[in-house]
Amino acid sequence: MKLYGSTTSPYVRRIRIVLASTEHAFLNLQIFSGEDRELLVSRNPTLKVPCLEDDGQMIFDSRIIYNYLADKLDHEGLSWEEENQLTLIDAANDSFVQLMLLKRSDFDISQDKMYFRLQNERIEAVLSALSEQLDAGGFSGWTYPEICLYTMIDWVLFRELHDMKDYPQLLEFHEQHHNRIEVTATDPRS
Ligand SMILES: N[C@@H](CCC(=O)N[C@@H](CS)C(=O)NCC(=O)O)C(=O)O
Repeated sequence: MKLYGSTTSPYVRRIRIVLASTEHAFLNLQIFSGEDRELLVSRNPTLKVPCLEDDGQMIFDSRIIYNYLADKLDHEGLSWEEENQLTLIDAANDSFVQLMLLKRSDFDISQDKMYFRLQNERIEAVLSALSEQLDAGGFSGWTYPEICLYTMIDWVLFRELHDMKDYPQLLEFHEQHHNRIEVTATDPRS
């Protein structure tokens, strides 16, 4: 099994954590240029990471990769409630990725523009909804939804995209998990 990704991507990190005790090769790519981008083009026309190669087959998108691995490794599948949690996390994470790419492309994202506003509104709505779920006792284990929540929060803090000070529940959740071995082993800072 070969996982194509980068050490900084929160979507890739989810799958690295899921694969922590499964033998696999990890290809750390510089996805935006050079030979690594050519390799990515040849493997995945969506030009996104992660993607997984297994038994001569390519699987795209972390969510689909998780379903593929759950099937293959006999992990439990996701409930509809967990699918919804992933949709919330992915929505905020995608908006954060968009804002980061805009910033890297020298857009001033503090301007009052519709596109920026839509991303920011989505981010705040989702972070509030996730905080409410934590208040209600959600995300209390360490399965795929918690892994995805953790990797998003940690990446946002790492990239300094949001200080999360208005969401103490999210910071507390982050604190609760940050010493896990598979978490420290995949820390984008090291
Ligand atoms: N829905 C995808 C999102 C993956 C994604 O956005 N990955 C980012 C890295 S964090 C990426 O490859 N971005 C490249 C681009 O947007 O061109 C998944 O869950 O795998």
